Amino acid sequence: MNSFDKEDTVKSGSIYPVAALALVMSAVTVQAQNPESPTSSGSRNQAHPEAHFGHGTSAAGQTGKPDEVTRTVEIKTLDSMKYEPSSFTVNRGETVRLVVFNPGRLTHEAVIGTAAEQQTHAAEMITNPGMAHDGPSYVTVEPGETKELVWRFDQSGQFEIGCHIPGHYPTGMVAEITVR
Ligand SMILES: [Cu+2]
Repeated sequence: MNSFDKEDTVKSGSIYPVAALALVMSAVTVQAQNPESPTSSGSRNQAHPEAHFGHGTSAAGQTGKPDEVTRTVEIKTLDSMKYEPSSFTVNRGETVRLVVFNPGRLTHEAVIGTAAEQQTHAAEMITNPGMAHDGPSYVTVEPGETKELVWRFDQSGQFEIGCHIPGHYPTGMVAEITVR
């Protein structure tokens, strides 16, 4: 996929392992800044202690059931580092089928989460470049590819879809989701 996949094949005697270790160490520091999401004030039993980013629950909602979909949102990943549409609104409690289409020539992602969770995902991408490309709240789409996420938005607020291919999110590759 990319050059990161080959990092463990560096030749002995090169200085690359030292540089790679330094990169990992700095990424761990970034990740440690935000270990918990303190936004949940309720006592719903879905907030079990081991729930964290990437495991199907989030401050932005949870994995939805396909037979409960009430709205389909089609979103394109553009090589101009934007999503189209760049924002959309859903009602709290809705289960949304997010259809992510990549019409361009670059690989992109779509990660559902709070702004804080976007940072967590970005840090995980650095510490674990070989992480799964698809999860309950995120997909990676290659050029020409379409993938779907089914997500239940059970909390009101402002959330994001972000792309964490290096350089994309900081360039503005984020779509705003309003749950009212
Ligand atoms: Cu992207």
